[in-house]
Amino acid sequence: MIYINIGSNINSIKGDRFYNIKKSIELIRNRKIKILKISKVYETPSYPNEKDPKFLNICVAIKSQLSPELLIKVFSSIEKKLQRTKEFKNQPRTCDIDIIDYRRKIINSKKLTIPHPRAHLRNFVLYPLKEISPEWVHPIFNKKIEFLIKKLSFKLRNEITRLNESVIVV
Ligand code: PH2
Ligand code: MG
Ligand code: MG
Repeated sequence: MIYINIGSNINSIKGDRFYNIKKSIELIRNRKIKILKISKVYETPSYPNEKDPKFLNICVAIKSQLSPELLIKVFSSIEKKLQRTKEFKNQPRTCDIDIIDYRRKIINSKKLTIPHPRAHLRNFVLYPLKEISPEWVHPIFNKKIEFLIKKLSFKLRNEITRLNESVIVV
């Protein structure tokens, strides 16, 4: 199983944060990547710059024969289609697609670090992942997701909202 996280904290010219996430799922599907599960949408303050617009994040379980390197290329082209610009670190973005876990592989190359190095510290990664994969275990720390969530600060555990709107694309 491959788990990815999609985030958006600003409108694109085509639509709002919801639209951007829906559109990115549609574009992922068009690239013949099988979508297996989609979490609900979670809203969190932007990390670490809380003054930036709030993020919507979801976790998606996918199946693909593509290597992590190729997947990253596909995702970055989708980010570009949604007018993502990269000028400075943590710049607000229309669409960000990160690989959280690629079949429990551990990769540390120049271009790629998998699992995502800070995944275990982020509420916006852990909560949606737990929703679709409650048995998930961190490939490096060998800790259950429940344990990782309990380790988050009180603040991080309380400033996340699961929204009722879902982004199931038909
Ligand atoms: N992504 C970041 C930096 N900060 N904060 C939230 N809440 N959600 C994100 O997806 C996010 C972030 C870098 O990609
Ligand atoms: Mg990111
Ligand atoms: Mg990214």
